[in-house]
Amino acid sequence: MHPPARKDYVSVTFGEQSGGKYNNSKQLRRRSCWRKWKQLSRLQRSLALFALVLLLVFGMTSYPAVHQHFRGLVEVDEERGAAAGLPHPPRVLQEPVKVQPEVPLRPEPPLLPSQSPMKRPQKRGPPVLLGRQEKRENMSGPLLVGVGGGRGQEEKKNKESNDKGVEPVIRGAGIEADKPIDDPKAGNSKESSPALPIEKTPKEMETFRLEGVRESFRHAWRGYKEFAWGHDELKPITKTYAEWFGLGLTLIDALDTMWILGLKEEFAEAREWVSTELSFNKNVDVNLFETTIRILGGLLSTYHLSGDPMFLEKATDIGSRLMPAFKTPSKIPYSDVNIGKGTAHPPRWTSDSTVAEVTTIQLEFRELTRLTHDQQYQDAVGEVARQVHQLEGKQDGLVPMFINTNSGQFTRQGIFTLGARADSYYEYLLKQWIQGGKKEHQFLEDYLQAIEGVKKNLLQKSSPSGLTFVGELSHGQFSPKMDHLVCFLPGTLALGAHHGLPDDHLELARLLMETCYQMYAQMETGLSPEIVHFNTHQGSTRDVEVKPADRHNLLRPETVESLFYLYRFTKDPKYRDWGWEILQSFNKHTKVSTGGYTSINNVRDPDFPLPRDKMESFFLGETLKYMYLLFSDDLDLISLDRYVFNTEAHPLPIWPSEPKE
Ligand code: DMJ
Repeated sequence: MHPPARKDYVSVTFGEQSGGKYNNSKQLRRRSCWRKWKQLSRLQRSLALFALVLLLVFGMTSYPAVHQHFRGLVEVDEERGAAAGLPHPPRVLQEPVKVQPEVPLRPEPPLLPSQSPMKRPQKRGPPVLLGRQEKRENMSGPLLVGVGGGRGQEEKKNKESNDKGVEPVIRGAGIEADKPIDDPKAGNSKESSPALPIEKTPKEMETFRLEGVRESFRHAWRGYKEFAWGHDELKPITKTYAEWFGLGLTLIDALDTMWILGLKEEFAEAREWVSTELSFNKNVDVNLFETTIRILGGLLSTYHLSGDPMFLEKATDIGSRLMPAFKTPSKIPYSDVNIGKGTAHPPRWTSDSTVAEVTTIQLEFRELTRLTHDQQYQDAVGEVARQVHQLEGKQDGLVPMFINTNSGQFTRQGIFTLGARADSYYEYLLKQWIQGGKKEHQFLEDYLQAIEGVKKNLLQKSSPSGLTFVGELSHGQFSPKMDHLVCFLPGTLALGAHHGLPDDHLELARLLMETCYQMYAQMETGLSPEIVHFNTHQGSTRDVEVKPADRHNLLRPETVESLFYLYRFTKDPKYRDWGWEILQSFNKHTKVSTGGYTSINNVRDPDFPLPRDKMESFFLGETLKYMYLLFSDDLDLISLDRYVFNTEAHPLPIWPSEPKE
């Protein structure tokens, strides 16, 4: 018998099964499928198999992109670079080393205390960050301690802020039930603070807020300790770490904060690590500026606060290893140093250094000389300051952003900003003058001239609210762009006024402080973006615009830093209220319930803030420290008549004047 001739097309017929009776048994179904398959021609089978393979391949290739999209983690990991306006430092370790096996890309959010495993909320969105959705879900649950509101609706938010000076507070964003962080003024937090009276005395308020900051620090530290101990930065979402220099950056940056916050146990553990584990004898490239302000600065200030000579030994070790950076034709330092090999080099693509970087290392190296009596440190940074002081190419005291390490001249001129690449040049003019006992007049002259330059060239008012802001000058054209980094300026202006500079500096500081606060308050998350553009045209409907690429928040300190100075010098309670409001927004949108805080990619969407999975070391080194000092009534806790903060919030002593002969 020959088999019936096969036809090369697919025909599907539905015949009678089991004598007309419906029989859907598995066996029968399997047999009839197999029979259908066998009835197909070879070509038909091949076509079907080919289609199946195509489907599989397509599925596998598109999976990561789709997955990434839904996960909401847009990798914009140019953190220290382009978006922030800072140069890319070399990453000595290309891939972050995992301390744990890979976790799934979208880990399940941890269960809330009130949830049984079956009740896990079904939601899209970032892992472990709880947003407004949970807030709504938990309106009557244990996580809710304040009244409604939040920052979803701008008008409502602004009205509430204006009415009360403080945002009503809701616990959310992974805040754990064990320790409430809310505003005592709300007075309606039932389960979180039953013992607290509705109206607080100033002392009670102080204690409450200080404890709130301590709790935030402990939470951040818990994540660092568990997942990133001894490494540079915590990645709180994936519960691992990232290396930048491989020097325990967060731990060192946070040392003096722990001292100031009175966290003795944490400090003791960290001290032990520095003493026994930290070694600078490593074949790694580090960025001169970042290592100076965070590591050298952190070790020096911790030495001063604790009196422990081990910190000075470590500071001297790293300080001396950074010195090869100054061996350049012009003595303007290179950006990068290999602290193991003792070699230095500029970035691969240029022989330029950033002006802010070469002029924001002076406080630290000058102090190192004072402590060690080794003149080389002060001489090296003093030479840089001397050269920049007399350079051509400034406009009304404002400096360009780049300087060449061969010629020692400004390069790529034409852009003047108080933001990235220039910001802390201005800060260190004033602070060196203060550090040295107000005797080095060239610093004061340059500072005063620069502030006049800011007033003349960079200040404008927004529309419709008339917020005073600092824009940029680009080849003679004014641009209404302002980096969050510029928010150091109100604090610096106020500090200058405190040290005897004109009163109008304090007036300008107040105006800019309001603007920086509005950069937070006008965002849906209550957190400032990295960069804003102000509207200046009559008839604008809103003051602040944010470009999609600028919507990230890196947990930066500048606004809180300025609030601290403004409160210290004016005692206006609104600055504390604003700071508290900002802390609540960090807690609401950036706190990761398993420990740590994360920078986010979208301050305009409280439901999907898009965690970047990085806790920058300055969150512990600066943001929480300034927050604590803002709420403390103890003026002797880092007196501004005895200390000057470096740009990374590490307090260094103002040099005592030499006894007169
Ligand atoms: C810090 O490292 C320092 O404050 C520096 O001066 C600017 N950038 C960060 C914080 O934003």
